[in-house]
Amino acid sequence: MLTFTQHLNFMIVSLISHTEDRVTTRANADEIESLVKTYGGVVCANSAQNAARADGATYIGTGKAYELAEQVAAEEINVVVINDNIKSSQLYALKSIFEQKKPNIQVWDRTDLILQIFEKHASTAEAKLQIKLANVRHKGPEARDINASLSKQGFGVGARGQGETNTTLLRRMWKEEMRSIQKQLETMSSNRAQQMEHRRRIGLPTISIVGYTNAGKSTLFNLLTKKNTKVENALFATLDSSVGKFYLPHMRREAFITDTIGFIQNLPTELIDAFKSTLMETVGADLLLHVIDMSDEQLWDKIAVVGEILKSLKMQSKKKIYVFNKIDTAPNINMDQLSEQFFEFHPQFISAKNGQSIPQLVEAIQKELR
Ligand SMILES: Nc1nc2c(ncn2[C@@H]2O[C@H](COP(=O)(O)OP(=O)(O)OP(=O)(O)O)[C@@H](O)[C@H]2O)c(=O)[nH]1
Ligand SMILES: [Mg+2]
Repeated sequence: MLTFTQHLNFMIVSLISHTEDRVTTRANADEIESLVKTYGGVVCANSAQNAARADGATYIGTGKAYELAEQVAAEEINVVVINDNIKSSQLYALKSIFEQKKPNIQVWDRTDLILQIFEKHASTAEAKLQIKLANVRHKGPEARDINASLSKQGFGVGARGQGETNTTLLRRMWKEEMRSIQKQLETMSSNRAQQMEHRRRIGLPTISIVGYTNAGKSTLFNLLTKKNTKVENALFATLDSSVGKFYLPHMRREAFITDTIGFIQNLPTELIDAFKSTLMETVGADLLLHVIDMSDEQLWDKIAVVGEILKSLKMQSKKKIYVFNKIDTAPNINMDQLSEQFFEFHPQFISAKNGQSIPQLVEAIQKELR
């Protein structure tokens, strides 16, 4: 069992396809390192190998796995993270090889790492349940805790002659567990729907802040609403959605504004599904503020990732303003080029940290809402 009091050593394992350009490779490496740091781990070792395709059984190939097992033991690694979303059979195969040299080693894929971070950050009952659902989904019917509960009930998994029955049973229990969590979530989301309906009746417009994780969404939310939601230089500091109000002087009225969970590339589908009710606030909005960290070298890719996720939530045709944030850290960026390129999204350039150009942003919001 891992605890946070101990110092956790991580090894990151990546396969790099020959079609991938260097900038992308480095950005992917930086992102997984940020995820490990967000979790509270220390990256002690990195293994990146070029490969045309992943090995079906062990992802990295059996020879490489044995080689890494030596390193895992020598460098006292606690967790090996595969920088990809891989099959659970591949994870188990790797774990059993590493265990030969280092018992108690944990082997996670990228989804596991994100789920672990979510688990650590979740504070409300709803976020906790959503993560539980994502976890059950991700682990699948073969999940170990279900295995354990089955054997407690006298169904030894893998017992001779029981194979077929057990598989069926596992699937049924898995489905039942998911259904029960979903039911609890539905109750919570119907409360949320009622609150949304209440806000709609008040007749104030609703604006939703969306964007890649760590772009500065909560900082902007706090600035506009004078609230104090958690801001952190970490991925997925926000997991729930918060609602606040701010004043639109020209319209002489207030507007609701919501802050929510940030997006990330290759967001595991089990997570999108789990967070649908949190994202419901966003789906009902009159206007989206897509916050972009303009100091980020990968901003183009990240804009595209957010666009794709909005599309999967059927929100691609909502009114949008692109809010290029952190202008204080990007003095050399070509704003004319960005303005021209994203003309249709009424780009604004602000600093949510020092308040630069916030009146202009509020003006742009009013113009869109009118
Ligand atoms: N320099 C600078 N830093 C900023 C600005 N806005 C936000 N930050 C910093 O960026 C980091 C992330 O800010 P958050 O507001 O937590 O970002 P977020 O988009 O809500 O992140 P998640 O909730 O984790 O997805 C924090 O360290 C902020 O202090 C800005 O305008 N300039
Ligand atoms: Mg946030």
